[in-house]
Amino acid sequence: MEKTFLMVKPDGVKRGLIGEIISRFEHKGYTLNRLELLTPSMEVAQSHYAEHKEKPFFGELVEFLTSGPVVAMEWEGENIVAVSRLMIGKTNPLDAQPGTIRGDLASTMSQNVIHGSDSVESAERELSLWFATEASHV
Ligand code: FUP
Repeated sequence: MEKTFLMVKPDGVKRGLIGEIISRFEHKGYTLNRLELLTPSMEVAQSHYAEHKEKPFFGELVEFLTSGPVVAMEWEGENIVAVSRLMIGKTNPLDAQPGTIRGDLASTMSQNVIHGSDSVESAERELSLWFATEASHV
């Protein structure tokens, strides 16, 4: 079964949106396999967003991700990578449709409450980055 990496970002945790976000995926019928509340290290944050390392917003992005606890999760279900991206909504608030997580809960591009892997390959990379050891398997 397909797996993806979903993360409630520091703004989502601070705003008390963990339950709301987890509920949406539970209600959709997906299975939560692993969950950890942690404040990411600079190394993990930089590696997570490595594709953006040349972008002007990279420094702020990493600073934001390491600013407080996040909820790192592995979820499983049919076509979950593509469907969870639809549920999350677009990065730009001007494009994030009402009914999506970002459309309903976020109003800025930089603090948009959730991350979700954008492909099966990204999901595999991100799951091994955030859940590095076999010992963390539930
Ligand atoms: P997404 O996959 O929707 O999270 O979006 P991206 O991978 O394109 O961007 C990752 C994060 O970089 C976004 F969540 C917010 C941040 N970002 C900016 O701050 N400014 C930009 O112009 C683009 C992205």
